[in-house]
Amino acid sequence: MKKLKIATLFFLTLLIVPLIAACSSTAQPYNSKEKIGPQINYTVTGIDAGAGIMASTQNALKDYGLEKKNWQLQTSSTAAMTSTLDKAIKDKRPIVITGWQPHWMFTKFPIKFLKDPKNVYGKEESIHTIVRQGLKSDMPEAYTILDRFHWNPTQMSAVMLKVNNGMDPQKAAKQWIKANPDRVNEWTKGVKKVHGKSIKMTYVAWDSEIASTNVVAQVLRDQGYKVTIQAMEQQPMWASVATKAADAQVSAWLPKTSGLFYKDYKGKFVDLGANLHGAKVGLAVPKYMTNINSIDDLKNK
Ligand code: PBE
Repeated sequence: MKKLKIATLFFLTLLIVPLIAACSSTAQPYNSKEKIGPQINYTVTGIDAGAGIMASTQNALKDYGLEKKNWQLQTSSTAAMTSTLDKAIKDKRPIVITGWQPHWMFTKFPIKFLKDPKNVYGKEESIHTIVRQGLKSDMPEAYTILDRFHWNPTQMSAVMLKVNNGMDPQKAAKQWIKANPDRVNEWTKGVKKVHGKSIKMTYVAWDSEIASTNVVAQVLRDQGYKVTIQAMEQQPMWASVATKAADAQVSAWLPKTSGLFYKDYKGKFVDLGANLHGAKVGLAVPKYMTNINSIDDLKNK
C-alpha cells in the first residue's frame, strides 16, 4: 500500500515538474529586451473557430511570415480569451489576442491594435443587416424597421456593458430602448402595429451580436411581433436566412470579417446595408508592450 503511494507520488512528480516548467516560461512579465515569440510560445490567443477574425488571423500568420516561424492561433472562446487577457494584464505578462471593436475589452483593458500594413484585416468595417428574400412583401412592417435599424458604436457598447456586468440581454435591450426613444423612433416612425405575427432572427453569441439582436428583437416585439431569436454558429446563421428558415440577422461584419459567407450565399439574401459604421478587427496587445506596435514586430522584435 505504502509502496503504491510512493510510486504514485513519484509519477505525479514526473508529470507535474515539466508542466510547471512549461507554464513558467509564459508566466514571466513582458521583457522588451527579448524576442516576443518565445515569451508567449509563438501563440496568438483567439476565440471560437467559426469567427471571421480567426480566418483573417490565419491569413495574417501566413502573409506576415509568422506561420513559417511556428506561430499558431489558439482557438477558444471570447469569454476564455478575455479571462486569459485579464490574468496576463494583472501580472504584466505578454499576450497577443484577436481583438475587435465595438467591444468592452477596449474599455476594460489597456490594450491597443497592432498596425496591419498588409491590410489583412481591412480598415474600418460596417455591420450589415441581412434578411431573407421575400421578407419585404411578407412582412413589410418588420422589413421597414430592419431596413432603418442603425446605431453607433457608443450605443452598442452601452448594451454590451450592461450584459457584461451580468444583466440579462433582453432586460438590457429594454432599458436601452427606454433610454433612447428618439433613436428608436427613427426606426419605427409611421410603421403600422402588427398583431402576433411570428418572426425569427438568428445570431452568433458574440457580445456585439447579443446586444444588437436583442435590441432589434425587442423593438419588433414592441411593434406587436412574436419574435424568436436563436443563437448558432456563423455558417448555419447565414444558411438559415438563405434557406428562409430564419427571417433576418444583424451580424454581418463587412467587407472582410464575414466576407466569405457573404460571397458563398450571395444571391440568396437581401443586404439592407450597414446598421453600424466604425467597427474594427485585428490583433491587439497590452499597451505595456511598448515596442510591439505592428504585426511585423511579432516576427522582428
Ligand atoms: N467578431 C465579432 C466576429 C464578428 C463579430 C469580430 C468576433 C467575427 O466573425 O470575427
